[in-house]
Amino acid sequence: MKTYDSVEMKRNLRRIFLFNLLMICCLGHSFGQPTPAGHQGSKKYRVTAYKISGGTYTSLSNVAEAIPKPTMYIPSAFTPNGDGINDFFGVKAEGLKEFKMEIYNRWGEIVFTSDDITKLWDGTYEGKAITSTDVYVYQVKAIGNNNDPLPEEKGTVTLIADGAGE
Ligand SMILES: [Ca+2]
Repeated sequence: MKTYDSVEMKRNLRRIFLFNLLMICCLGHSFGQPTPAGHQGSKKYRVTAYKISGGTYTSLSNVAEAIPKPTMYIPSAFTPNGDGINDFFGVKAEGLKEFKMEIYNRWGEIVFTSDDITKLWDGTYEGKAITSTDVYVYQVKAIGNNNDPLPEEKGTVTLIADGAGE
């Protein structure tokens, strides 16, 4: 099985699409949708071609694997008031192999740390809810599935304590 990056995958799928369009125009065939069949962090595709005019003819392409480019999105605020909306702070990412996040308060104390991207900060410190709005500094280090380290992310997140639920 050959491995492609996302751009190469799209290019190859476009080629397959154009080939199948040609088949429809010239030979009365149709094309199938790419079939995601991958595991975490990558997607595998197989294109199925079949006849429009009936019959039993089908044709399967080779399976191609697309590995997503590592990306991260870090929100700038959250509202841990238990209303179910933005109650947690964390990183949304794709294509990461390793991850580490630290969050500091204005006195430089670590209030939260995680090496599991699914573990989110709930706005507590030492087991107690933080009840006043404040700005916190985060530092995120990550390594992509391709083993390349991502640029270190540093920034601020505002914990908005609106008093709801108190
Ligand atoms: Ca909320």
